[in-house]
Amino acid sequence: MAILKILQYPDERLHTVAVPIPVVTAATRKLASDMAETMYSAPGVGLAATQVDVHQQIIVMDISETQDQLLVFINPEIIASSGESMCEEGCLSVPGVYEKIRRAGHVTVHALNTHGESFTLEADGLLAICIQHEMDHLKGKVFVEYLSSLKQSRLRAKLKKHRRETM
Ligand code: K1U
Ligand code: ZN
Repeated sequence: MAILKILQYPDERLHTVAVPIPVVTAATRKLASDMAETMYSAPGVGLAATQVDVHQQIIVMDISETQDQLLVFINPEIIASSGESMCEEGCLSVPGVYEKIRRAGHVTVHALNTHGESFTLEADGLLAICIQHEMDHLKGKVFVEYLSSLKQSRLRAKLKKHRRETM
């Protein structure tokens, strides 16, 4: 296994749209396993391949306290969504920034697992939020892009200053 480098906002590569994985192979399983190790060591509760500069549709997630309930979604699709939730989100690509984002409260997601088998999962609470956040990454969207343009430009200035000071 390996710990991968996580791209940091506003890296342009975070805006790349991921392509579907045509066949689940040993290389896909190795990527899922490296992504899981990267997510656990960060630590985080989710990670999209986009964040490690791999532009394929794969997400890993584990919202359990015990870090033993890994979920892997390959080619995920939200097939139904309902309700509304306003929850504080964080992102390993935007460290130190937490903002409330409005999303669907309940989603039904269809995906492939690491054996290439299809499954459907119904989610609400943090799991539903995390699925939507990670699927946005696969579409090239970072959660801060839901904020007003004033908040986004202040955030970019703050991150630039922080990087200058820590370089
Ligand atoms: O996409 C990412 O960068 C992962 C992100 C997922 C997420 C969390 C909360 C709301 C929406 C999406 C994170 O994991 S941020 C870090 C975090 O939430 C966390 C870190 C340590 C312990 C528990 C949670
Ligand atoms: Zn994120």
